[in-house]
Amino acid sequence: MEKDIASIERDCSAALDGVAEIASLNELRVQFLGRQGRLTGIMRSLGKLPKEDRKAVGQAANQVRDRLNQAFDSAEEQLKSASLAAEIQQRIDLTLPGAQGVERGCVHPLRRVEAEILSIFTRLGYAVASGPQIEDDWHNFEALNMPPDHPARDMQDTFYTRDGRLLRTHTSPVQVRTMLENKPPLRIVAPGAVYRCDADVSHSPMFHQVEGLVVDRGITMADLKGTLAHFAREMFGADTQIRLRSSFFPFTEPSAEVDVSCIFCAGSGCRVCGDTGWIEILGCGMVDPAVFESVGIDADEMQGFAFGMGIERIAMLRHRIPDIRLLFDSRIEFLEQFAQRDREI
Ligand code: 2U9
Repeated sequence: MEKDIASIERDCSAALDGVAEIASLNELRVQFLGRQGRLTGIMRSLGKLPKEDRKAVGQAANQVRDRLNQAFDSAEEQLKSASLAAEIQQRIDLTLPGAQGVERGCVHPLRRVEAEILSIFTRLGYAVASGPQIEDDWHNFEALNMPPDHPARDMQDTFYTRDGRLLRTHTSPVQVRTMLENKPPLRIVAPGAVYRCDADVSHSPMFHQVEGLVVDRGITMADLKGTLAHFAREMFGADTQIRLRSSFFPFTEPSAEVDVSCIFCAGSGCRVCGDTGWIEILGCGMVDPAVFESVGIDADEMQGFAFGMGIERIAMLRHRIPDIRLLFDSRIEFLEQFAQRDREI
């Protein structure tokens, strides 16, 4: 009977070697190890053996059963992984080129111009400051020398909330808050969204500004002009000229509007600059003593300059964008032109 057991193992191993499919493997398992199988037959007839042989034969049969079960398991594993590999090869052509038409994103032109502006000033040692977009009357107007009857508070320009607050009309309240919380010397730029009730090709009810503020002893208009000339050259190219035209803002005195030599015709006159050779890019001035007074800074001791610019306006000039709404429409045809430029840079 031990010979029988050995021959079952040999036969089964030989049969296993030739199996190429899971189905025939299962059939073979039934044939050798199933209830009607040869090995089970031997186990069942153990009782007929002389008592002294039963143990040895039973052990041999058990060992063969275990070994064969192992052999079946490993054969099954091999067949399964081979069939999976075959399936993958049939379905996936690894020689095909990679996924087509995956578009590369890019930084929105507005955010990129904002980052460039901030970088010019942070390299000069300015800190970046921010504050709430929903403001109160005092921080947005009163502290900035705009008394209650000032035209800039007109309902047409300002969005008010039902609880008597407002959407900030400029980022200047950020500078007010910074001066209240920090002692001079101060050098800050305040970027962010601002809101005015106005809409056409060059005005949006929400737009973005970067404002700057420097407060220190002995700050003069010459510091302001030098800083803005540096900014213009960094932003629009080393040959850029600036000029200051006298202007008025409630929060600065004296005040000026700043033009750069036309970045399209270099000053010789073209349609963009209306044949003047100059393009307005920002407003500026020396901080009005009334503003210092409202935040508790002694105007006899401290002087300061401030400036403000619309980021959309700079982006439109930089990229020759004809309509401000293109910057907010999220039209892919518009935006992907800037992805192209990202690649070139
Ligand atoms: C404080 C004191 C003074 C900020 C300034 C301007 C001039 C200015 C405009 C540019 C285009 C707004 O986006 S725009 O419409 N800004 O002309 N802004 S001076 O002056 C300040 C700010 C804060 C405490």
